[in-house]
Amino acid sequence: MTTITEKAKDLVKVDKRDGKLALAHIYVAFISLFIGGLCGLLQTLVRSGHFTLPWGIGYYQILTVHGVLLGLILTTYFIFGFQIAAVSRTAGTLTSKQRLLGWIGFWVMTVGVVMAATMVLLNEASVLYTFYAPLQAHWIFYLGLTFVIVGSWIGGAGQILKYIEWRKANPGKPSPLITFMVVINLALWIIASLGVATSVLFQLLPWSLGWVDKVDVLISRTLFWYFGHPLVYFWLLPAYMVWYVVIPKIIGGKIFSDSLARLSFVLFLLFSIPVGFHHQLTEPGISSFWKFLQVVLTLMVVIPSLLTAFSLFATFEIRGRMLGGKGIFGWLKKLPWNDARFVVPFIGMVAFIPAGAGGIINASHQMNQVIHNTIWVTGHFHLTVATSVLLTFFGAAYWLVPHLTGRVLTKEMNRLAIIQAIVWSVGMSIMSTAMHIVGLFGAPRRSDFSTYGGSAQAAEWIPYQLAQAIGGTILFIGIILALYIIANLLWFAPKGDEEFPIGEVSEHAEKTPMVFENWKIWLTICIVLILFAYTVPFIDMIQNAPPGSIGYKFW
Ligand code: HAS
Ligand code: CU
Repeated sequence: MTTITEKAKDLVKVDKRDGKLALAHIYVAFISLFIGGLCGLLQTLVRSGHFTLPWGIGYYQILTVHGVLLGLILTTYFIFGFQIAAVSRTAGTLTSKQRLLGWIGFWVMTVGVVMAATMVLLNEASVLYTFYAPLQAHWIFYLGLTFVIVGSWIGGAGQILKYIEWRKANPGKPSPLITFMVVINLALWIIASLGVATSVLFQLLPWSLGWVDKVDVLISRTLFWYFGHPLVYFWLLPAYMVWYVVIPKIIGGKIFSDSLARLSFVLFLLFSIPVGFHHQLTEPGISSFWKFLQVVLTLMVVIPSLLTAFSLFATFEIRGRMLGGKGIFGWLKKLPWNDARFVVPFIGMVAFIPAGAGGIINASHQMNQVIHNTIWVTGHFHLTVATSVLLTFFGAAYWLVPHLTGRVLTKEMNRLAIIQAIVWSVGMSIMSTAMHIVGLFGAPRRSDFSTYGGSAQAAEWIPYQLAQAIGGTILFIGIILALYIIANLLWFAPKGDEEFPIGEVSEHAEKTPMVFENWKIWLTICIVLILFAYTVPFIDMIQNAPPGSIGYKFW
């Protein structure tokens, strides 16, 4: 079994200049974690009924900061930092043009973040991270979001160009697995973000500037969810990159199958976009046939996750048995339980089992009626993005940051990292379970504390809201620990070489067919599926459009 001291090191290093670009993104991600996490703590305290926000700060204001910084900013920046490093490590150092695109993208995004954040802090944009119309934010908020999206396209282009260059230099060979995965994730992101960009540019910006009085709410929400669902896979796929490619190396095993990993990523590209209606199942104005169709496609996008679960179990079992594990579960004991780089993401994987099951419940048309707009949904996405994905990002940061800063993860920090993940899972179990249960009792999401005029039903929710505050407080301790470790790895840890682990494919795996790199096929199917799922409903929405809505500011 590899231990932290004797782990075999593969010292292919990410180029320093690429490392700097990746680190710039990671800095912004962790600053967002601190501010966004603090707002999360405050929210759970407010909802416990025992705390009021000082200085006239509004509940919806901090809820917006929380959702935007953690859901949109922390994720996008960490993902870009990680992807830049992964491409540079496996497809080779970026050219100066590719790196320049990375920097331009970074600064365009960051200017956008500052614009949007300023408007939220000035209480001019308390519209939550989904910024649903007819809630109306200041136009600078929308312009800021546009900058973030456009910046991500520019930065993403730098990564894609590296892939193209690699393919040209290596004709007939499958590209490095993780680079291929990065390109799938960027294709998904670009196609999806066209939807939200359309809504922001053609609907929300002109409306908030007063150039038009009214907005079509249904179209704006539909464009948002055309983007919003693939968004969650844009968060998930980098975690899957770590699970498929990095974890096998860390446990001393092999990647179960390169083809299976590529297939699952291709399926994500195909099926994650034409499914936005599963967020709009209670929405009037969309016929039940099209909702049903998108529910079927949603269940299709579960398949690549099931493939992933299968492949991970296989990797773990093969390695565990190689080390002498016996019986049905004996192999589990042989995994490196003292190595944070494995344990932290592993806890994320375990969380993804109930998280995914909850997702399937959400997607089931009838059951969605029970949970929609309740805090059950908040419980769902704190397990998916805030546990499975985030713990994997933490686990990755614990080797990626020192790899980039030329330092090492010491034994003490490794131990603290494991403690951090345990603290996280305890806090999240309490908070998310309480959210799931009280959601079934009808407790709403996105809402400030209220006794609803002394209603007996609302009184039932209060103990669960207290549990959420306890869980939330433990989670905040988890954030402080994570930041402490990251600060150590950035500035204080001893100098040395930390590996960027990249697994090798098992010798028993099939040869990877080149069809996976045939973008013409995949992009065509992807676009056909999108047109199939959205064209008729869009025509309906335009033909039967209501007069539109003026803007509201309820905060
Ligand atoms: Fe979701 C709402 C359906 C996955 C995030 N989701 C949300 C929202 C967010 C979110 C943020 O259909 C709220 C949006 C808002 O603000 O309104 N979701 C699904 C489905 C899946 C799913 C079917 N969601 C995610 C992921 C997210 C995420 C991933 C973030 C990263 N979700 C919905 C629906 C709604 C929704 C409805 C709307 C609800 C409403 O009405 O508002 C699936 O992709 C899930 C598939 C996953 C699995 C699990 C596979 C397990 C694996 C782990 C293996 C573990 C191992 C460890 C090997 C089938 C891969 C070994 C373990 C041992 C024990 C040894
Ligand atoms: Cu979704």
